[in-house]
Amino acid sequence: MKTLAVAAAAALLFTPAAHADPAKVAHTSAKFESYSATAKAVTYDAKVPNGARVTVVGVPAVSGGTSVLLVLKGLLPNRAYGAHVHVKKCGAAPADSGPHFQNVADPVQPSVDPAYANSRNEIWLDVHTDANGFAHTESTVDWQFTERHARSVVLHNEHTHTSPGEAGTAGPRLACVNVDF
Ligand SMILES: [Cu+2]
Repeated sequence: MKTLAVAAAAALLFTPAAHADPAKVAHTSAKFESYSATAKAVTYDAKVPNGARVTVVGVPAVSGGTSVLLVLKGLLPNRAYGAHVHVKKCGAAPADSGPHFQNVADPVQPSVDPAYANSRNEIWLDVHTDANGFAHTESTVDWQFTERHARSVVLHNEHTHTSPGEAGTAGPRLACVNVDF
């Protein structure tokens, strides 16, 4: 274990500074509440109840990828929710969080082309809650946030679609949590 830790520290120290703004660990833990300027997690729909809890952790790997973990407590039981990393912060309106973050941006917006709107080019975090309204998932992609950043995770009403013309869509936006990726 000690050797591993030293190796990891050394790898971090000797990773060349390829960009001015190196990838960092992102973390938010919050309770969903109505929108305010200080709310970290905002609900727009009773399908994500006030007081439900969310934790998001984003970890850049030394190997160059990124893992994002999503944990949810207090949602409706036995239910599918879609979830993705979005570009902008949560706002008063569900649309304020903007589009999905894409590593390679689709020249056509809104992006519904599976060549761009897929779980390797975007971060998808769909979940299905258990009988207690608890759910967790994790997604790993092979790229990192560098000059461009993402600011939120949005929960949607259904699991994410994948066919041409609707890829990346997952129904209405129910809730949003600010995360400084
Ligand atoms: Cu989304």
